[in-house]
Amino acid sequence: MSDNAMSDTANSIKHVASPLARQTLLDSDLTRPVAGVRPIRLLPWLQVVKIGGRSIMDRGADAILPIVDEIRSLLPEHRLLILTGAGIRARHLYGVGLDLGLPVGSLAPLAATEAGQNGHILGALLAPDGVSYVEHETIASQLAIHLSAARAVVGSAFPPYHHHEFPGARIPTHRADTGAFLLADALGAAGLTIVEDVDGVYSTDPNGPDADKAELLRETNAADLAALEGTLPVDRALLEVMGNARHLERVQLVNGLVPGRLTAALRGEHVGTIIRTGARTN
Ligand code: GWN
Ligand code: ATP
Repeated sequence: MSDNAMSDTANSIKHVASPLARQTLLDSDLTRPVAGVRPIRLLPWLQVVKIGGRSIMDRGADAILPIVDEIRSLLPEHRLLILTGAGIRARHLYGVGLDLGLPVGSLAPLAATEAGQNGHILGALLAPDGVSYVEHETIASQLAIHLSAARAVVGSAFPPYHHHEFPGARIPTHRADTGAFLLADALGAAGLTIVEDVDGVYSTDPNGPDADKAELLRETNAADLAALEGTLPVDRALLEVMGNARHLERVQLVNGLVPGRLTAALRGEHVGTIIRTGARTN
């Protein structure tokens, strides 16, 4: 290559046209014309299902086998990304880790491995139906080809933040519900259903000391739930992420101990609590 050609190349790289090249990325007035465009839906036909770690998987065969049967019968109807939560082993891990003074960024990946273990269990049970556990990296970049070969795959619902976990609290704030929502919204999925052991979100814990006052909220939104004092059946960080959703307008939380609820939810029926997000798709 002549000297002249080389300097031409350098010159054209220096002047590569970009609407964001000459401004700070922090000024939203300047970035909006470019960054305000709605992202495309990568997998608009995908249904994401989050299976509770503590509420379903930890109960063993009595809770898992009926859900496995239900998922099996759903396969001809839907293409699924099934994501599992971490459950009781992660809580034990938090207890030991906190006692030892481990930072939140060390606890996050340790807890995440428990979500992965639950996914491996579910994947093994669904293997005869062509369903496999797939790794985080596969979900990130090869989900489409896997879902062309199989009607469903299983993965860990925990987000892989590791030492990037936000240090605001000692227990990781971004757990399985948040991870499942982040994925479903990023992929532009058709829906996210969260499967637990209660009929939905209540005004107060239906298994807590004020159980007699607990009222089922048939429909609510992320902002109202964030304002609710007391406990919730989902990560609080989920509500914050929902406020900035790009695609998912709603999530439904259903009782996986009642046969048929997951099936009905995936058919669009209102059988649990619908939580509206901040997304506007019209
Ligand atoms: O190990 O069950 O993926 O899908 O957050 O990282 O802590 O890893 O640190 O692809 O990358 O334990 O080994 O483990 O659950 O997360 O995985 O079998 O680097 O397939 O190697 O982002 O599965 O695992 O725990 O999900 O949630 O090897 Mo596991 Mo999890 Mo497997 Mo995954 Mo983490 Mo990977 Mo990862 Mo780690
Ligand atoms: P993970 O997947 O992270 O292991 P999980 O999704 O299986 O967890 P839990 O964290 O156990 O589920 O949440 C479900 C439990 O939350 C219910 O069994 C219920 O007792 C409790 N809960 C607390 N507050 C509420 C509330 N306001 N409404 C409904 N359930 C609540």
